[in-house]
Amino acid sequence: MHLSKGIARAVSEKQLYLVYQPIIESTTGEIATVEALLRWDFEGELISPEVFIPLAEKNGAIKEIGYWVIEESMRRLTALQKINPTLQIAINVSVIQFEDANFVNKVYHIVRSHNVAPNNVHIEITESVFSSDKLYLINMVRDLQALGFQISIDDFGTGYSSLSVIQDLDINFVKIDRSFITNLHLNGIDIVKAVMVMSHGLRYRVIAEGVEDLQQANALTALGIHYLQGYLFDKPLEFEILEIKLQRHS
Ligand code: G
Ligand code: G
Ligand code: NA
Ligand code: MN
Repeated sequence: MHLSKGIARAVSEKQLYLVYQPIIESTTGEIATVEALLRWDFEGELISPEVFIPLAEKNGAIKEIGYWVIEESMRRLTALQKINPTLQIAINVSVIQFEDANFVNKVYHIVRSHNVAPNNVHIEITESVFSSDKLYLINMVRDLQALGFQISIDDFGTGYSSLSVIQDLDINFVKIDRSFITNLHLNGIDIVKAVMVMSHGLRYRVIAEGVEDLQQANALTALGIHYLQGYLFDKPLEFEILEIKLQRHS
């Protein structure tokens, strides 16, 4: 299929770029972190990551793409930290990328070559990362943390054996899946409360994703959620737009 061949060439053809969606500290309203999200302009057509990430995972292109994402996001973070020195960045990583036994070392090398402190970098993984070869993956994640990287569990609550992941790993952030925020007015609120109780004991910080209206933001802040992300605040922004926004806020 030509999309599959296309994605394998996307890095060398310079067709990829990143957009950045802010993550807001709920009590101050400040931008604490930006999540880097990949975009592919394939001969003038914007292909969704929900389409091309699975293709790149299948044909292995995700490995090269993944290192490009880290390189590019470090380059951009360095520029953004000149405006906001405490800004952090979150990067999505899929399970296939961990197949490279040198993944941890390579990531560390890229980050340090840009003079970025690893604790300014959040690695977002989904619970599905732990569906196979659990011990290998847990050790990789621990190695990343030992180097200072922060670990976020993305789409929390939807994946494979959520609670067992938390038992095995001392993670840093939990991102409650958007579906629970969308259903906040139904039973979502009870699920969010349960996650908050759990996070208090385990000392990890909680991010609510997919926050689209003020009622949701207020309810989540009242529950003590630390960070909010969603269209209420910002859609994923092109770098230049984010840069202007940060300049206005500083
Ligand atoms: O940006 P958007 O909401 O369209 O992203 C759709 C999906 O693609 C999300 O699940 C997101 O985690 C994933 N995604 C976006 N950028 C990256 C990336 O750089 N690497 C990986 N592995 N997944 C990404
Ligand atoms: O799986 P992950 O959480 O990385 O996916 C991020 C995706 O969610 C991106 O494609 C982004 O565009 C999308 N997204 C971010 N905020 C919102 C929101 O408030 N509402 C909806 N519907 N989608 C969102
Ligand atoms: Na994510
Ligand atoms: Mn998510």
